[in-house]
Amino acid sequence: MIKRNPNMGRLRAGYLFPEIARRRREFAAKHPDAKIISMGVGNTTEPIMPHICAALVEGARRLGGAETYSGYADEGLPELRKAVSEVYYKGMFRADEVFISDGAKCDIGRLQTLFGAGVNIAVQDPSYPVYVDGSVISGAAGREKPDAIFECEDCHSEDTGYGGVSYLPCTPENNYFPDLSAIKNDSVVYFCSPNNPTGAVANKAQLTALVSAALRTGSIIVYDAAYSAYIRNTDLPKTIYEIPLARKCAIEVNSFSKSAGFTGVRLGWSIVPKDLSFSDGESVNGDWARLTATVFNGASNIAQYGGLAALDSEGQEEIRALTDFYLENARLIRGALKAMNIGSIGGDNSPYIWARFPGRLSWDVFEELLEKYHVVTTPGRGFGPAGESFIRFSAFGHRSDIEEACGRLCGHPVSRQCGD
Ligand code: PL4
Repeated sequence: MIKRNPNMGRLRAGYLFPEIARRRREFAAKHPDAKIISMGVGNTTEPIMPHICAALVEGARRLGGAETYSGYADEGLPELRKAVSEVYYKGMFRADEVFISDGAKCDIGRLQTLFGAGVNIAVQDPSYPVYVDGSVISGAAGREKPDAIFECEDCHSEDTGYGGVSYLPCTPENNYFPDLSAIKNDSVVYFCSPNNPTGAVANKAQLTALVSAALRTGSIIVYDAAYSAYIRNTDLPKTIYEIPLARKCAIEVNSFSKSAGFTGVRLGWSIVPKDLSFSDGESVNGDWARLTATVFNGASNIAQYGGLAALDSEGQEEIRALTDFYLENARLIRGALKAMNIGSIGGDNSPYIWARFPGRLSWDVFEELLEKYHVVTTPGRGFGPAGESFIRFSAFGHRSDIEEACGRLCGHPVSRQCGD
């Protein structure tokens, strides 16, 4: 029999979101009459808008025509690579620096293969669990000795992080922007803005500091901009490349999942600038092209036709309307939390609201919200040690469900007049 990959054995608990789904199923089995409402996983709920949806249908139709049929599109349809650069980056990247993918998460996994086991890792704490868990699987994290022991200031629970990972706490005390001096030399630095789970968005000065830290330490930033379409404050950067030197030290991943509702369609992209190189001078872009050509066969052509429509002016208007809808849900959630006297941030330029429950363990609060209000949330601890005593509320949901859940939480009916 072949041996198990020891890295798999180094992963501590199960992956966060299936664990939440398991607890929800367990509760539903015990309470078959309960109407459970999810504010947990960040999964889109609203239909794809008409113009973009029509392009998906047309994309499928094209595959049925002798004249219009297409096969493998490798790194992506050239016109889509060009459109991504023009719409999101003012044309600053050549098409061969834009790699079309089947989603941000999938590219993060492939990037972890690119960097391999020999790198240090730095993550915002809390952060999307894929950064750390994927690094454990690739062998870069999870060495037996953790670098730090964390004690929750609120509830004094103790925990250890994975070895090989510098956790950069993002807390109310530092206004959710970390102390960058903890980044070790030669690190892959995962940075997500708007942040999952806190909803905090880094400003230009903060991203400038991040880029300087990466250049100083010889690190590469993997900048996850999956929620950039939710930024409404025009002073806030929508991409790391608003900082000019970023093209020398940052890869950006993004996706149509949360902007156009493509969570089930699967389409995203990564920007891998040609200015990036490894310590031996080899091109990161060249290695990425080699790696993706080897282990990835491109995104669905149907999805790419939908992506093209999402990037034209009508598609951009539809994205605005869809993200406005979820932001309105977020406003209602913030209002309900305010009515309960629970402190929270986020939800204004992001679909996530980060609520603090001082002195409590986040899994206990998760259970209480499920028992008392039949509302599923995400416990902050699932995003890292600094997430203890926080709960993430997701604004992805039908309006009627969000209103009902908020009404249950704050004890009175919730309508559009509510909110903060
Ligand atoms: C549940 C910061 C959600 N099963 O759809 P993708 O692959 O283009 O994007 C995934 C993604 C990438 N980057 C960030 C994200 O937050 C997400 C999606 N996160 C969440 O609730 O945190 C969905 C999670 C899904 C998963 O594991 O990704």
